[in-house]
Amino acid sequence: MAVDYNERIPNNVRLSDDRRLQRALEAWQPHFLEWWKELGPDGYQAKDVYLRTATSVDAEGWATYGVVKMPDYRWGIFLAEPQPERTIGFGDAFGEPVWHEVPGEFRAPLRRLIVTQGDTEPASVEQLRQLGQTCPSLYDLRNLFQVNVEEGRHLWAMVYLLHAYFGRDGREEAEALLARRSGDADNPRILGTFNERIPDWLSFFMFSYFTDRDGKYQLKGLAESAFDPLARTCRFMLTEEAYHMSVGQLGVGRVVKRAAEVMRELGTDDPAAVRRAGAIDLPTIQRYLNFWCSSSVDLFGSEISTNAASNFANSLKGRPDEVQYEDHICRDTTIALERPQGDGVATEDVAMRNAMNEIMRRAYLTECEIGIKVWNRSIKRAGVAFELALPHARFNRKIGFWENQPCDPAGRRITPEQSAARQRDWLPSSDDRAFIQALMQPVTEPGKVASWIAPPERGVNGLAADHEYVKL
Ligand code: BYC
Repeated sequence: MAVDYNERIPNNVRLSDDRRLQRALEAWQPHFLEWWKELGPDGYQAKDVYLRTATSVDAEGWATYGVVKMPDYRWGIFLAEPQPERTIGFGDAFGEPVWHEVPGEFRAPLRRLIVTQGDTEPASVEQLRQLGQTCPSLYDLRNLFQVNVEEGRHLWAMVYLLHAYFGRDGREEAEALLARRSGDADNPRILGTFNERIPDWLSFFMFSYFTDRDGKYQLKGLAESAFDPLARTCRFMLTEEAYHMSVGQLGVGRVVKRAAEVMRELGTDDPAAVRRAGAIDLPTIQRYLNFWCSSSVDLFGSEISTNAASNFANSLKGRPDEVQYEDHICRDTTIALERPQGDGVATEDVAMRNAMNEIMRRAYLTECEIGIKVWNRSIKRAGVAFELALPHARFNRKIGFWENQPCDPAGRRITPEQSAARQRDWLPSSDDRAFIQALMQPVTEPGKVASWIAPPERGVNGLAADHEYVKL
C-alpha cells in the first residue's frame, strides 16, 4: 500500500479515518520535533543531506533517495502489509487467529514490551548526537544521519502503537519516551547499553554491529507476536535495521582493513607503531569489540526469566524465525543451561519457556560470528597474523547468572583479582579512549577519508564514494 504523503503524518494506516488518533499524534508531533532539534544530530540540522525515505512498504518501492534537511524528513507510520488469515505461531494460543486489538489481560506486558523497544530508538539518537562533529568522511556522515532519522522513525512506529491501542496510558508513555535521556542520572533510558556513551566512531560502528543486531533479534521476536499491529510494524522496521547493521559491519571492516594495511606496510605488529601511523591497532579494536559485544549480550535479559516465559506462553513475544522450530508450544520441554556454582560451572535443566532469553542470545551470538570471520579474512589477506574473536557470553556481564562473576574473554572463571589485573587487556582503558578521541578529527572534503579508516568500496545508491553526500 502506498504511503500517503499528503498528510501531515505520512502513513499507510488510513490515519485520516480516525480523527481522534490523528489529532493525538499531531499533538505529539511538535514534541518529537522539539526533542529532535534539541537532541538530534548536533550542528547539522540546517544542512542538506542525501537520505533515503520510505514511500511504500513493498519490496521494490520503499526506498526513495533525495536531498533533505533532517528536521524536514518525512517521519511517519508504516506497517508491513497484513498477511491474510495469519494465525498465532507460538505459545498457548498457537493456531488461533491473530489479534487486531489488545486483549485486556495482556495490556500491561504488551505496553511494557513496546515501551522498552521504543525507548531504545530516541536513546540511540541521543547517544550519537555529537558524532557528526568528528566524521571520518562525508559518506560516513550521511550514513550516520540515515541511521539517526530511521531510529527517529522507529520511535514513531512504537508511539503509533501506544496512541492507537493503549489510550491515555499510551499517550503518557509516548511523552515519557521523549522525557527520558540517555545517560541521565535521574531519568535514564531503560536498558543499560542505551545509557553508555558513544563518543567516537569506532564505538559507533561496534554499536551498529552488535547493538543493532540485538535490535534485529528483538524485533524478530516481536514480529511473531499475536498482536498483529505490533508484528506488522516490526516486520517493516526490520527492513531498515538491516542497513544499520551493515553500517557496523562495513565500518568495523574498514577500520580493521586500515590497521592490517599499516601493519603490512610497516612490517610490524607493534600496536604503538600502528598508532603512530595514525591507525587503530588490532588489540584496541578487540577491546572495543569485547565491550560492545558483552554490553549487547546483556540486552537479552536474564538466562532464566519469568517475564520471557509468560511473554512466550501468552503469545506476545516469540523466538526469531519461530517457523524454524518444531515445537511452538514448549510447555513440557527443558534446555540445559550453564550457571556459576562455587568457583566452577554447573549445568542445570531449565523449563524451555523460562530460557527464551538465552535461546535468543545463542542465536544472536552465532550470527555475530559471521562478521568476525569476514574481518579476519581481510586481516589474513593482508598477511597479518592476528585473529579477532567474540568474547564468551559469560564475559563482562552485568545482567543474569554471570553478573559480577569474573570470567576471561574465553569464558573461563577467574578470581576478582585476576580479572582486575587484566581489565586493560580486555576492555578499553582510559588511555585507549584518549587515543581514539584524539584521532577523531573531522574530514569533510568530498572523497577524503580519515587516516584510521579505509575508504568505502562503493558509494550510496550507485553514486560515487566521493559524492557530496552532505552539503556543508
Ligand atoms: N539493562 O526478566 P529479565 C534496538 C530488566 S535494541 C537494564 O531478565 P526480560 C536498537 C528488564 O527490563 C532492542 N535492564 O528481563 C538497537 C526487567 O525489568 P522490569 C530493544 C535490563 O523482561 C540499536 C528486569 O531487568 N528491544 O532496538 O525477560 C539502536 C528483569 O529482567 C536489562 C527490546 O529489548 C538490561 N540490559 O527481558 C536502536 C525488546 N535486561 O520489566 C535500537 C523489548 C533486563 O522487571 N524488551 N533488564 O522492570 C524485551 O523483550 C525485554 O524487556 C528484554 C528483557 C529482553 C530487554
